[in-house]
Amino acid sequence: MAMALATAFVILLVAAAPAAYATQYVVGDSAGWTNFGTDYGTWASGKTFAVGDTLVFNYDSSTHKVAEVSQSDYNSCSASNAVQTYSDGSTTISLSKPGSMYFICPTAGHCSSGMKLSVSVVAAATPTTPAPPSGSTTPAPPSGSTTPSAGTPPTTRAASPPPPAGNGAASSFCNMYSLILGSLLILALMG
Ligand SMILES: [Cu+2]
Repeated sequence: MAMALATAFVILLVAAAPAAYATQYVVGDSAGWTNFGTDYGTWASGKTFAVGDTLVFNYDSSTHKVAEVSQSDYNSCSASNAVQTYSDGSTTISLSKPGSMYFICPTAGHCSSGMKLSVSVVAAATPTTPAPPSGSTTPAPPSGSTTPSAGTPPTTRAASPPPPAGNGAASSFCNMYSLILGSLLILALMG
C-alpha cells in the first residue's frame, strides 16, 4: 500500500514538474468555448500567455469549432482563410512562438456575437544569459606575456578564471525543489 502510494506520488511529481514552467489555460474557464455570453477579451485580460503555455478549448463540437485566423479575419469574423480549424470538441493549442494569435468560432453568427479570442504570446521567461555590456572597450591582451624559451623551466601560468556561476541555477533549483518535495511526501507516507 505504502509502496503503491509512493509510486503514485513519484508519478504525480513527474507529471506535475513541467507545470512549474508551462501554464494550461482553459479558455472561458468552466464556461468553455461558447456563444453564451462569455467575453473572451475579459477572460484573457490580466493573463500572461507565454511560449510553452497551452490553450484548451472545450466546446460542443456539434455547434462550435475553433478556427485560428489572421488578425484581419479575426476583426471581420471570417474563417474562410483559417490557418487551422479544429472540431474535436477539446482542442489544445500550444503557444509555440511569441506574437498574437487569433481564434474565432466559424459557425455563422457566433464570432460576431463574441465567440472570438485573441491572445498575445510573450517569450518564455527563461534565465537569460547576461548580454555583453554595450559600448565597452575590448580588454587589451595582458602585456608582458612571456613565452617560455626552450631549456628554461616553464613559468607558472596565471590562474584561469573560475567558471561562471549561476547558469541554470533557476532550473536546478526547481529540480531540487521537486526532489525535496517528493522525498518529503514519500517519507511522510511511508513513515
Ligand atoms: Cu460557436
